[in-house]
Amino acid sequence: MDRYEALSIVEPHLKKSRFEHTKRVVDTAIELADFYGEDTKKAELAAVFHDYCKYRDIKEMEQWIRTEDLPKNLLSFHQELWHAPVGALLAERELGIDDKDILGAIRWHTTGKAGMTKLEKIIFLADYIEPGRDFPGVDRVRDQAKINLNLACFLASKNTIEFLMSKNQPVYPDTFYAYNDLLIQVK
Ligand code: DGI
Ligand code: FE
Ligand code: FE
Ligand code: FE
Repeated sequence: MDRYEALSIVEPHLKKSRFEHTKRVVDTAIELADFYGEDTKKAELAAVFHDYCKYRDIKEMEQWIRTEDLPKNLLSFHQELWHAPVGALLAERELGIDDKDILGAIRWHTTGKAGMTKLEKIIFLADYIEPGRDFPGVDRVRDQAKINLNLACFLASKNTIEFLMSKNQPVYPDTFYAYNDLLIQVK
């Protein structure tokens, strides 16, 4: 599947602004893959589909989490987290994407996790630094993205946790596990 075919499959599932975000994540992910010696085709497809389920009906996602082999504790955390694991499940079921590396990158793009693969880190980071993002501290992460993949991911993870804690939001365990694991990798 080439990029344009993949984008035409995902487009009807997204709002216009989310589709524009997706295209920027694709460009960013390919740049990172090229720079860090990862498979650019896998990065391209993982980026195209990373937000595939962003606008799925909440009740439908809840059903998938209840009935499929997905962590049940997702149900007691924010719904914003659900589109990543459900997206990986349905990219496989509905779109026939069977590459486990790509599915992993979709699955973990929001929280991260301990022991992310290089492709998973690239999609996690590309989603955070794509040029349309304006998070506090994102420019420092962008600078590091061209130098040290682990340090850039660590900073993205730390910023996200700081942001969530500043809003008294719950932090999903894998989000903390990603932070701790990346911290060890950058020490
Ligand atoms: O889907 P996108 O908006 O492109 O980006 P994303 O999938 O990275 O989702 C970002 C949102 O997810 C952002 O508002 C922060 C939130 N998030 C990430 N980790 C956690 C989290 N929210 C909660 N409640 N807990 C987390 O651990
Ligand atoms: Fe997302
Ligand atoms: Fe993200
Ligand atoms: Fe995204």
